Amino acid sequence: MSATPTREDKFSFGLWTIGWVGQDQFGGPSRAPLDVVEAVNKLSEIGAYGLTFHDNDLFPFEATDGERTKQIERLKAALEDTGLVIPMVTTNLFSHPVFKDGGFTSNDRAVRRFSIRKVLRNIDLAAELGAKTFVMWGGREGSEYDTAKDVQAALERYREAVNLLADYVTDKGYDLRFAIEPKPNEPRGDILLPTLGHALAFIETLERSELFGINPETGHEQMAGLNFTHGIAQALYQGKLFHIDLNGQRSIKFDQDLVFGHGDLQNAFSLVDLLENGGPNGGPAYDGPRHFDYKPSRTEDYDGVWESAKANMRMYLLLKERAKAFRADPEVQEALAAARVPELSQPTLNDGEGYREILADQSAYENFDADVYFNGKGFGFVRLQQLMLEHLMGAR
Ligand code: ASC
Ligand code: MN
Ligand code: MN
Ligand code: MN
Repeated sequence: MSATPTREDKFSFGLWTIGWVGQDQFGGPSRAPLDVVEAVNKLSEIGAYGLTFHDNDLFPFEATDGERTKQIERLKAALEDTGLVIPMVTTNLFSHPVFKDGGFTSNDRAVRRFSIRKVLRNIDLAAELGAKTFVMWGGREGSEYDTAKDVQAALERYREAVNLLADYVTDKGYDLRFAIEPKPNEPRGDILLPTLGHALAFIETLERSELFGINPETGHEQMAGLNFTHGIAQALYQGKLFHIDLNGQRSIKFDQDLVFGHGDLQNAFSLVDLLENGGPNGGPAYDGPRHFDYKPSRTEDYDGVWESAKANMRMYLLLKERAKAFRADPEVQEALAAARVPELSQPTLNDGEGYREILADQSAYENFDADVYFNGKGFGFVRLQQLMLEHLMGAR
């Protein structure tokens, strides 16, 4: 298999990723700004199929209507030229100081009303450009101090806002679904809906919950010490993986936004295996865009930026190829069976069995000999893990 990306691979990039100029907490930009037309041309050339953006990646917060329209038209022309698509659009409710205490959940009611209007306007743009997913990353929705934020009221305001957005897309007839992106902290001390599990639970409280799913980011879950593959498996299981932000993170620290696979490589392997194959027993796989939300390191010039963009796609394709080889290896299949991985897909109860039947089954309890399990046969998980690593390292 070739590790050269094609449009069928559905790779997409945020305009804010390749366009990140390298400003951080401690220093200014290390690169000149990237124009959107150049971004579209270059992404098309290297084999991506899509571009995503926040409203203010495309035009500044202060843009006049004329400036906004001009940028939208320039983007549209570049899309027309290249055939690149816009699968997802999102709104910046975090950069401008007006959002210093959040957008939908700011303590300031006028800011909350302004935020809803800013998002509604951007939803119209998303629909106009044919986006199917509208991401909401509430970067400033949170607090530094427990005394300063009524979390229950904030969640109620979040619900109020997103229920209204769902009414809007429904009344307009837009073919657009929402994906909430969790993050535990940064830029706020603590962010609301900090993990994908919090977001999934919140979604169940929404009036049109079927229009809401999640957009989990590799590094964001890993910043909370969580296993990204496990979280993605649950999202797929619940039919809520509407979109995904792939990148790399090395342990619990600031949001690194490294190239996909440049962080926890083992977790990246199991993730690609899951997205592509639906997991060891063939559960639902993922069909949406493979979207990269990373930051080209501040040390790189524009050649380095495009090298890093290519590296994301190449890592994904190489992992996909490694996962395929792993699954096809007869020794792995034998090790999986020995580890009884397939047995987990067998229901615990017999057909038609309920509590009466299992209570009547003496083999399940009265005659179950727990002592046989002490010092009994092991599961052989370590052997399986070693086989996986050997495939991952190209040693098999
Ligand atoms: C997003 C998104 C993030 C943030 C961040 C902005 O839309 O997915 O993780 O914004 O990339 O810098
Ligand atoms: Mn991130
Ligand atoms: Mn993200
Ligand atoms: Mn990000």
